[in-house]
Amino acid sequence: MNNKILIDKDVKYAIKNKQPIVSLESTLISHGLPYPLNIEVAKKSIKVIKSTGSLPATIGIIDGYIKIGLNDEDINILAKKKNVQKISRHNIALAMKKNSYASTTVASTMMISSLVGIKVFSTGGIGGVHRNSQKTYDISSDLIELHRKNMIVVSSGAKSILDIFKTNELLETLGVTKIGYKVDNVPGFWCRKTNLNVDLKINNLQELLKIIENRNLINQNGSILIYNPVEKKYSIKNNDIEKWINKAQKKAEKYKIKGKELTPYLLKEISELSKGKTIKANMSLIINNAKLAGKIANKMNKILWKK
Ligand code: PSU
Ligand code: MN
Repeated sequence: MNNKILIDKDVKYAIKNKQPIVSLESTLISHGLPYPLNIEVAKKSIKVIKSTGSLPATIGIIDGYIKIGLNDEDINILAKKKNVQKISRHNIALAMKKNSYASTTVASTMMISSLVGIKVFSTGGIGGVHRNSQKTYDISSDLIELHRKNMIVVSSGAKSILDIFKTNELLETLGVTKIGYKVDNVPGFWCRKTNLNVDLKINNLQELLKIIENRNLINQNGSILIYNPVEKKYSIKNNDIEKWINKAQKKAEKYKIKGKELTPYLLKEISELSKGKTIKANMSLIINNAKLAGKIANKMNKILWKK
């Protein structure tokens, strides 16, 4: 590659030999979850991916270097350090300078994954159209990147703090295919179900393989979203979630929190209002998604490296 991008040696070997790899983002380490739970989740995600026979590659920026395959020390830094920058497409190259420590969102993790040929990525909840977007115009560039890149992205839906309906519509406009893993409805991140339908429910990965074959036949671009809902025992009632979100949203407006600070602010406020319930759900779903992504990367390996 070049000397601004450091690839872990196992990841490098796996890329060279076209082995199954799953990339992971680092914003949920620096901004999504509190210390030390963020480290726990980052490490457990890595472990479960390995257990499926795929290789994990967490992505972030360490002292100005884009790193693909963060080690324990890197993860500790992003988990503990104050002022880690949250970077997306618009500012990623600006973080490639000395003393810069930055975490990648869904959008920037997809950019870097695609750069080196990694095809499967796992996260908790994707970004999307924010509530009140008619006023704020706040729409995550995660959606545009899902349109631009050809990846399989596993998540538990768009984060509940978003306008799920608008997010779903925009995903459709952008040509992103939404597939429910064993579910008919789009999951709502902290809850298992919204009233929106997925494009297709699959019950096994063989069905996904067929879909990818057909996409390849028509040379289709754009990503596939695999929706994997939060486990029943951690899922939270819709009414409770809405109550907390409204409260947090009002507070954010009062303190004029906006732009890239908004998502982390709301997640933190809501975790307090929920007495930690949303954190438990978030942790569980991130790890489960990593596991499913590992299985997908393994099963689809041959066909994914073809394109
Ligand atoms: N999923 C989580 N926690 C997070 C995020 C996702 O469970 O913190 C991050 C992702 O990195 C996602 C970002 O890309 O939030 C979206 O931020 P924004 O709305 O500013 O684009
Ligand atoms: Mn935003």
